[in-house]
Amino acid sequence: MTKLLPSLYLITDRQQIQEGHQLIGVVEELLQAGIKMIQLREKDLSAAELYPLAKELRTLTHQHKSLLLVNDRIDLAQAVGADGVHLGHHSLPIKMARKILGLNSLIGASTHSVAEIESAQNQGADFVTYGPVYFTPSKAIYGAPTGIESLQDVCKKCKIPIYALGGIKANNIQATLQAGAHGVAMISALLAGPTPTQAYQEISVLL
Ligand code: 3NM
Repeated sequence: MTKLLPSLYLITDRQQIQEGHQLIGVVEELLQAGIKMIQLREKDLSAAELYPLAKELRTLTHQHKSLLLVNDRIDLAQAVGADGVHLGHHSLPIKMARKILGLNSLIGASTHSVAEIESAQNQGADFVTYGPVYFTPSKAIYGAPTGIESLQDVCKKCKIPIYALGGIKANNIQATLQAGAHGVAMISALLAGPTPTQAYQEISVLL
């Protein structure tokens, strides 16, 4: 089955939301603006804390015909009827996630090299994120930026759709697409500013 993957992928981080605002409110604003794919990624929250958040996001994403993926937690994705999961190094193997979730669920994976992309591809992932392509405020956690040439290289070598991730902003989207990325994944450029709708509008016209 061919799965249609939007070119813009929002990853959540409620700690980057402006003071006085809530994650749900900002996500709803972005859904109203037109965002079609969201990953719930709040790594410091327990399953008990994530569940109501995921449920609320599921209701909202259904209303706006948007895809919802859950970071790491296959059980939580199943519990709320999410469209899929996004897996990292510490997650269950992609192959096992595919076995549990079946062919209709979306499985994304975080990657940082050609070898990781090929492994994700071989295990049945639908897409990968690759990065950090540029400097990101949280860069220390993800390592040095790969740079645009490296993105171009992996896009040439791998067939699976690749989302450029890490420091992606309006002014570098074009370069990532020219490098061969299927789309872009972002946190701060969409979530962290004072006007998320305006940020979405500026970004979405470039994709
Ligand atoms: N993963 P921003 S970089 C969550 O390289 C994440 O795997 C990365 O945030 C990786 O869009 C990153 O604000 C942070 O730069 C992306």
